[in-house]
Amino acid sequence: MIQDHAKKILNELNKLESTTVKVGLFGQPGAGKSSLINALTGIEVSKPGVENDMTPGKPIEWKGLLFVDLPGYGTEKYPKETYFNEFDIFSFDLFLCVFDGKWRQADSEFFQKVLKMKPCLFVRNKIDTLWEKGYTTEQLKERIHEDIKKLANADIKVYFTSCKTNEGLEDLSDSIQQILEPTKREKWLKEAKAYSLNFLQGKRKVCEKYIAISSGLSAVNALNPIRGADIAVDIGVLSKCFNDIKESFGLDNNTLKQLHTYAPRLNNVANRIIEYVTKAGLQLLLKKFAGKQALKGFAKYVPYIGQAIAASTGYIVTSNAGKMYLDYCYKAAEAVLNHELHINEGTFK
Ligand SMILES: Nc1nc2c(ncn2[C@@H]2O[C@H](COP(=O)(O)OP(=O)(O)OP(=O)(O)O)[C@@H](O)[C@H]2O)c(=O)[nH]1
Ligand SMILES: [Mg+2]
Repeated sequence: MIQDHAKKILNELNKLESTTVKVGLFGQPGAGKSSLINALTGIEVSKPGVENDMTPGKPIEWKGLLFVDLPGYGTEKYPKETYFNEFDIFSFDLFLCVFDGKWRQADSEFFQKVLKMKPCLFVRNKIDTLWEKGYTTEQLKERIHEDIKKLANADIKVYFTSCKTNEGLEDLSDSIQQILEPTKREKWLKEAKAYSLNFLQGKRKVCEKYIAISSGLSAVNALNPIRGADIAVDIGVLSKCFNDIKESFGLDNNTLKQLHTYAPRLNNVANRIIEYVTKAGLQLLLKKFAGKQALKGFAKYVPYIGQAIAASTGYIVTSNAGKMYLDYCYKAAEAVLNHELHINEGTFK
């Protein structure tokens, strides 16, 4: 019985972990594709300012988010006839068309074809540099919008972004997650960088489910006895889960160590986040939760892990500890986000 559930839990965990979101990027050299990949993941995964640092068709990956630089359509090297097969265009979840200037006729053909099959978001990056004597920013944006309508032969929204000031990234990332089907949406929420409190809350929900499932697996595996808490858990599973949550919230140790400069009240929280991912720290944390009640809000995860496991002391202790770790990460990430928003407000002025 427990073994059946163990399999089910493992399946759920694998589903969360093995899901990918595949994003195709299409756009002129220097339009800001690499910079956007970094902005969306919050990690320096692609080197900006380096021409052709991505091999066409070869994905750059950040924890299941795959980004593929697509070369120009219908060129001598990549003719129209073979393009869709060569780059497996059907395997993408969505496309970002990052443009900067004029389009070729072939680009227009490409988009009219792709738009019929897949979601495609048009991004005008480097909006911080948009300036022309005698025109307001709004007028210039309208002109760009008109160009795009012609290119796509449809009235399509344009996302105006800046990787310098972070303008428009919240809207772009939010639209991406709304396009995706539920499992992929969870992946995007879990691994993409948050530019709004709303997104951060979405991230918290996904991480909570991940904690419930990992706690279930850890309780089933019961490899390591925790003296003082009177349970046995799988410390390896838990430590991986905590570390993953820390990363999902973009909390590397450097960021956490800087937190005291603008959010001194979270100094203790930052230290705990670092401490509790270690196996020794985790054992200490688990002891604190001995004898606690099951978490009320966690009843909704019973279908994933099974009634027997959900009622076990091992699960109750670990899910309580995980929930506390999640709350710490959320608090710290919220402070980091507020700090970034504050800095960028200054940049816009
Ligand atoms: N001002 C400003 N500069 C940007 C922005 N985004 C990117 N850049 C700069 O524009 C240059 C090109 O950016 P990349 O991200 O390398 O562009 P890319 O599309 O990946 O270029 P290729 O890989 O050569 O096709 C770099 O020097 C970036 O720092 C932005 O939003 N604002
Ligand atoms: Mg690039």
